[in-house]
Amino acid sequence: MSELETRKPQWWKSKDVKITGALWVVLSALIAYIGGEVNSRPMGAPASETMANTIHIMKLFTWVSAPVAGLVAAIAIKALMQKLHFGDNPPAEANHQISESPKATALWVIVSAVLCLFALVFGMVVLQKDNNALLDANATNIKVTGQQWVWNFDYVDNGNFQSEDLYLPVNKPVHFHVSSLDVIHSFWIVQMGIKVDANPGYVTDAAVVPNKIGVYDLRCAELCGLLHAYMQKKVHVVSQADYNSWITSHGGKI
Ligand SMILES: [Cu+2]
Repeated sequence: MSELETRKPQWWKSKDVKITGALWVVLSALIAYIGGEVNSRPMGAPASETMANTIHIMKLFTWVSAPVAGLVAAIAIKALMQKLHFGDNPPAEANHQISESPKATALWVIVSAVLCLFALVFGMVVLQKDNNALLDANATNIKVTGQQWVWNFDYVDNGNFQSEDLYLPVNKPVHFHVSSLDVIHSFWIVQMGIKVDANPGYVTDAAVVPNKIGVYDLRCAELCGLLHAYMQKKVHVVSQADYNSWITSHGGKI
């Protein structure tokens, strides 16, 4: 056997690898753009730092994982293209150099593990930061009770007055004590990035600092029965003065 025949071909120079590489670049960019940019737009501009952080972490994780998803999609598409043949001629024998390479396997496992660890640690740090508002002694306490198919709010610090409307003072931490009277609901203020389950017989805590005056969306995020889709309400974030006058005009105390 001549030297030329025994020498392994350089796999990175093959046409298949080049096509897969090109597909990888295009698909990664597409996934990063759709997942990171287009995806968060329907939720609107953030109305709290929690939501701004959530959008930031969503984008970051999408960008980091886009090349992995892009590579899997590129290999899948290339493999499907490879099997296209006509007539009685079988397709050429595949080149197993990459799939049988221990180096490639090790690289794949290490990169996946590092990405998972990054997501885990980063996620836990952000979660801890978001929970700090819970510890704020100056927070406004509001009891939230879900039931088929309405939300009720009990303004604990304002003479326990109750309302079906949710008004919040701007730039002040709010501590929600969330529960349910019947089935499991989920208390979700879309633009503030908080979503917690409302369980019957159990109180779950959530906290946020609304940082923009405006009207936002409150939805039930847990399928809870026939009229689940209508279990929604507007959240009004107002100035402290407007909040005080809304409370007093509805029989509450400041
Ligand atoms: Cu519900």
